[in-house]
Amino acid sequence: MRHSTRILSACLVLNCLWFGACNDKEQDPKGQSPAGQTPTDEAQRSSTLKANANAQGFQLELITSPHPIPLNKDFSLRFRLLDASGQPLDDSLEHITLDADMPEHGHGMKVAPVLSQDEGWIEATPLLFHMPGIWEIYVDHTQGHVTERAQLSFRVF
Ligand SMILES: [Cu+2]
Repeated sequence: MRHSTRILSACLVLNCLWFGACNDKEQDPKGQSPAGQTPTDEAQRSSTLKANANAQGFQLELITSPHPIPLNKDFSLRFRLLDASGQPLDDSLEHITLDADMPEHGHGMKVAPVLSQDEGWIEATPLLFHMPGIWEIYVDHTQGHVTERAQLSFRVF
């Protein structure tokens, strides 16, 4: 047990060196998240996740595959943006971006997901959450000079 803990710690340190921006919190992945973090544990029990953009300009619907998100394995997701009346926003991909990072560590993913449109939904693949802890997915929609963001938090074990 003690031995495996040490190996785990070594792996985490290695990851941290790779990114140069980690702290020690990963060594207790089941511990309480720090104040200010809001992992949507409830949302993770449902397969369709929802979030409002920060200025209420759109609502994000997002489905990960698989669900819940696995640790250190490629996954993909589908999402769409809905307007205030619940109708899908039909906008081109050049106005929409998706990214993810670990806010406690200040680093993102090692992969860059490619977006493609499919019958009103946007597919993003691959994504990879390579460390346990809190991850956030961001979807930004730009109209003119205004960019609005919707985000979802995930706790990955
Ligand atoms: Cu990290």
